[in-house]
Amino acid sequence: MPRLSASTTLAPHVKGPAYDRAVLKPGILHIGLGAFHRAHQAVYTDAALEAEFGDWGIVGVSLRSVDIVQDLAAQDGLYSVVARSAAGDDARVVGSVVRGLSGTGNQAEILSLLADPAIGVVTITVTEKAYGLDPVTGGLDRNHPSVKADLADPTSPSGVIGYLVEGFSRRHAAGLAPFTVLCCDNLPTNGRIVRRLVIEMAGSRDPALANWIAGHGAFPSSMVDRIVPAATDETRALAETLIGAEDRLALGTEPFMQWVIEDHFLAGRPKWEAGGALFVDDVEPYEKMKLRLLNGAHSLVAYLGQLKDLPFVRDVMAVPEYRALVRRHMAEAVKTLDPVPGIDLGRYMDELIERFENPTIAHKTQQIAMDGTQKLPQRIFAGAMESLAGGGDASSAAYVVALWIAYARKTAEINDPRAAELKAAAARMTADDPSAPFFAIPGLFPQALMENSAWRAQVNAELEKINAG
Ligand code: CS2
Repeated sequence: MPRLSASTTLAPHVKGPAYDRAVLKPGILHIGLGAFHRAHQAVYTDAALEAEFGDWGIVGVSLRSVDIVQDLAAQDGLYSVVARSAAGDDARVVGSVVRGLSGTGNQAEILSLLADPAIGVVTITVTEKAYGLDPVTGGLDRNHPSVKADLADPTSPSGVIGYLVEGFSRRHAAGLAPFTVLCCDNLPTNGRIVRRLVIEMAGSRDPALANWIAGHGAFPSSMVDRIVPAATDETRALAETLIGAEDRLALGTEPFMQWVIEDHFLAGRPKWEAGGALFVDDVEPYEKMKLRLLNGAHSLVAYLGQLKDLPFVRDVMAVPEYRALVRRHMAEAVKTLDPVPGIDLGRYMDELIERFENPTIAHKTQQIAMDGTQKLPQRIFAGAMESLAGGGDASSAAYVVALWIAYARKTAEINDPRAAELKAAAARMTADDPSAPFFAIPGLFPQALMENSAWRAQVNAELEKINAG
């Protein structure tokens, strides 16, 4: 089977880029070239280019991987995205990515692009742990490996914040306007977080640079949503059959996608609304809704699945008792939300259940279970704290924490930047207050939860039930 490339004639039922890629110039630099970006922002950009062509091609940067960059080059930047549901498979070939660059091999080129006024927007999906955010101060964690390296050697960055700061520094020195930074990771007020980290790192190198960024930069927040499991051989085989070419970058995903963005761009943006993106003044209610209902419930499903040896989200959802626990969690979390403009929360939750049940999506509970220390604060702890402060119930949050602790004890190799601390806590568990070593991990739980002995007793009671079951 020939490899997918610009000269491939696609099968008639496959949608390809309906614009002239030969003249597409880059206007977006994206950092974090994983599956999520390729099945989400790149798809929206594809739709935007089709509706209103402009210089908004994407140069995708992978900070660590070289393979994906080589695969993109071999396929002229093209790859397929198969939207899968019980109703059938819908394949499209995405053309918005013009090329890839790797942080390990193309640092100089990435920095020149960041300095190039042709790049108007820098989008980011690097996962929660890559920012070097100190959860206690909300500022930079100066012990985070790439933050540390970039503070020591700012003109040769390796981490996302370091790249942004060096890019801004070059623009500032050249008398140019800054680029807009659009964070697309699952963090609440993600734009504000990145802005603060960037200004802090810039300030430790040059206060004038920090002031310039603070005064002239734009860091809109955004809420992103699409369930995109890591691709497997099966995904690639399916895509090959559908598009009629070999595609090493093929992705399978659900049909649903959502993107809510604060409309604050310095030098224009693609017409992402053509792909269904929603532009609003305040993204926060949407972010909270998605983090607490979708991602919070996802974490519950992931740890439960891992404990019960159920490999996929859909397997957990197929057990009526577990599905009821997911419903219960959503019912608790929804009480912590403000109304979300244009969204019927009851319907939103029903849709989530259906999305989790999608029989064609093989989303590994193991994948979602990773990085719990980076995910649970915004998914579970924040809502629990608010519930309890208002005299409400946070039993399901206590249950998720108990599941996570049981998972940390059971799992030999935890994939989490704080795995060593989790394993050490698991080794120190006692019969009378088993969760105590986890509550003692510095900076993980908010103070209000650490000090709430009644809620901690609930976590312990849930742990006991899990052990007995
Ligand atoms: C998941 C998310 O892996 C995880 O932690 O909860 O990646 C989830 O699939 C996406 O946020 C959906 O938009």
